[in-house]
Amino acid sequence: MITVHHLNNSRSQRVLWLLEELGVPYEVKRYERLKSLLAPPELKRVHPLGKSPVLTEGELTLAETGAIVTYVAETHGGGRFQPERGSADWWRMQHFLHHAEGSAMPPLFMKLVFARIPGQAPFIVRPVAKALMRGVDTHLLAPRLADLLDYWDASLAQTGWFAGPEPTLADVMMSFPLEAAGARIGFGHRRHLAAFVERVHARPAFRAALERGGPYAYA
Ligand SMILES: N[C@@H](CCC(=O)N[C@@H](CS)C(=O)NCC(=O)O)C(=O)O
Repeated sequence: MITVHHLNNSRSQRVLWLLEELGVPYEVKRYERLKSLLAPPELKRVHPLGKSPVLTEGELTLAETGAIVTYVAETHGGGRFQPERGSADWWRMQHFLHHAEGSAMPPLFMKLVFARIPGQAPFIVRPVAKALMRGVDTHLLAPRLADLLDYWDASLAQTGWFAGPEPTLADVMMSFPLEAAGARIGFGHRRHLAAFVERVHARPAFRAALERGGPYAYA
């Protein structure tokens, strides 16, 4: 039996969504974020990095969402949620499987961290910290994030999904960056992004995953 070690309000929600889509039985072991928003130390007993998600099944302990969703689809999916192997859509899916955590999440994470820095700084230097962070945001993050949002919007324009006419692992992986971007910066004029998030959230499997995972601020 698969166990998903799941942290509230986290990327881990994607794994539950995929398992619900595929109708694979699983158990959820829930962990609550600390006040600092970090994961509780118990997660380090499951995997040395102490992050979520982690999947365990039999002898296997697997971290990294991309590896986990690939494992689930390969071993329990019977070909579902993947385009034909080797096709152009399959390679597009591979691209987004890596892009989600490798290129999309880092600037979104930086955005979150930098926004919090002034509030953590000693009162006396807070205005300086605020001005510094505003500079970083304007010159470093905002242009990169705008490029990413434009790229995603264009990628969704044809079918509404990231890799072909049907939802795939690419959409599972990209759902979290899009939810996080919507919450942290907004989509502006890019209408395919909001439509994607709405389409994902309306799926019965996504609703079922929310019930299993508990509080999730992004849906
Ligand atoms: N690239 C990893 C990222 C894992 C990760 O950073 N997970 C976050 C949840 S959104 C976490 O566990 N944060 C708590 C912490 O860093 O202590 C993946 O996709 O699995």
